[in-house]
Amino acid sequence: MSPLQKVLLILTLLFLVSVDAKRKRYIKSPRVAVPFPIFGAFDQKNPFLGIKNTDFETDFKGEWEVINPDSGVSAMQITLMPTNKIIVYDATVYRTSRLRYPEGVPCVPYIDPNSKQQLEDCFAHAMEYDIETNQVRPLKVTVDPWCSSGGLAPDGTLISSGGWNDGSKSLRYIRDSCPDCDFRESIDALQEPRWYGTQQILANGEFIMIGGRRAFSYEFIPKEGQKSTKAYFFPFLYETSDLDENNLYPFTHLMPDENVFVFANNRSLLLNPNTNKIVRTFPVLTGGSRNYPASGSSALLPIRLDDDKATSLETIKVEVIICGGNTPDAFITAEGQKVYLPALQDCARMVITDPKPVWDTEVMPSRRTMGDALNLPDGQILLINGAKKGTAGWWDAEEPNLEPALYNPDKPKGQRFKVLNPSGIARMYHSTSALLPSGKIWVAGSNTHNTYRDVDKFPTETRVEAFYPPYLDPNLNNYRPQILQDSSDKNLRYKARFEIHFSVPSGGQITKNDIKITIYAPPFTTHGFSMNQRLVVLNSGNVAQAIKGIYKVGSMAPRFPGVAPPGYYILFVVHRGVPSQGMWDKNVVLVTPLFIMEMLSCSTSYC
Ligand SMILES: [Cu+2]
Repeated sequence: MSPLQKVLLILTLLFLVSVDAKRKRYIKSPRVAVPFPIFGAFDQKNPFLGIKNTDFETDFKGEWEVINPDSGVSAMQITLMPTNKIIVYDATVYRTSRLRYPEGVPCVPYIDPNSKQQLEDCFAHAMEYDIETNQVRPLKVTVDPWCSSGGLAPDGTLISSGGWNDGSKSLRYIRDSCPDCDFRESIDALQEPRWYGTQQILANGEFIMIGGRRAFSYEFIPKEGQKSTKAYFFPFLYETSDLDENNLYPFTHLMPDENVFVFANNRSLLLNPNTNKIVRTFPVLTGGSRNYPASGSSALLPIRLDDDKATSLETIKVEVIICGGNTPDAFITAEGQKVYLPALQDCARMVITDPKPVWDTEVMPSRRTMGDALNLPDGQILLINGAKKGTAGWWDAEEPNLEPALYNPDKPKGQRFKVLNPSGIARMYHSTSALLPSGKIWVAGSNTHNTYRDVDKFPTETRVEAFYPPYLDPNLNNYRPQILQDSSDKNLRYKARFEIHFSVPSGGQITKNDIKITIYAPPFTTHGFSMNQRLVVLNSGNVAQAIKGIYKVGSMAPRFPGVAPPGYYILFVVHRGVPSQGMWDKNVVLVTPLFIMEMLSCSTSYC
């Protein structure tokens, strides 16, 4: 045997031993530490890197399923929690719902505004919805969270802010799920009443609270038990307020440079929340009003850290999309004359980070007001719920828009929309939706009245549906990745590489270009806006096949908290457009060293 043959033999034996060891590790040992080095990641010499396979195509137009025939509380405000429960609440003002407090829970005394009598409210206006069993558990709110806002704090606590009347300056907190877990309320924690305001997470994990009815200001949400000390006058909200407002629930998005993009009515700017300065303003978006009660919707397009150009803070591209709404006079026309003007039928995109940004408008397949715009794990955007005529407000809309529209931001203009199968249930004012880790869409709510109505043209909705987007086509299951959670990393640290292991039934050669790792920040959704929602496509390396059908990919966590603020994310592996189930049960959390330290010393206000 020649020296070369000897070397080859030794290498072959070493390789076989290593493969066998890896196989045993996969079979026997659930673990958290990384079993493989990320060899080859970011290797530009790999010949497969240049091959770009197209996404798998499907004709599946989606499917609807009623998953709970009566959840009890109409889903006006929702957020998905890391406990795999959706926290749902509407308003105490109705003094009714379809869910009573269980035996032993005291009712809430209140003074009836008409009779001035002291009465008792024994109905739940909040609940916890289990997305695995579709069962609900009543929760208690005592001051009114009607048309409020909220967000998921970095430690997994839902912080809900504002509302109406006795709830307008309140904060509510809930994190854990247990038989006795319930909201903690802080009644007078904000400086100004915040009804129809927006709560936006900042790069440091804290929240800014912007606007609200007759609140032309913003303030910062204090730690639990403390009070906000100052409201900052924000003339922009005064300037963009029509006779019928049309600038409530402003659309806000956190930018990589840690400024906050704020869009109200038809205008937008960047606010520096540290210096309280307006950093820049943007062109007016013509065509109508976009915020409440005209109620269009807004999302960020996926932030592409896998873009070769996204190498620094300055070169990360951020693009916003705003869809639908109505004309400035649509609300007063609906309220006064019961004439429901057609909703807007355009979407407009603008690259916020461009030195000379312009709005680029395109036509939607149908008109929409009060719809939600949800980022999907595969990078597309789902427009769902809402109406074709009228505005937000009680009895102010007609013609539910039953057909979701799927928007592919990467296709050429004119080919981006796909109309999906319709629901049979109207989801108009006070309806909501949420992306689940399974990739399904949870759809609920719709209450167009000043109380719960069982019989009406648009009855108060407590039915919950699941919508299966096209990527859940069963014909794609052979290509669907499955994350091997036990052997994948779950704590993502800024600027640090991590490794994900997954399997694909079809097996075969899978290259870097076939796989996207995306992380999704679950939003707080109400009134057509999903606060704090974002999807980030991470920069990933080569894909290596560990053993047949099992792969590993090295990926890089975001470098800047302005790109992805600290907190919980659902992580997806997307194989040529086919997403895995999201990894989230085991708490994928993007953490700063400071956050880790706080958690260890339990010094946060939520411990
Ligand atoms: Cu409302």
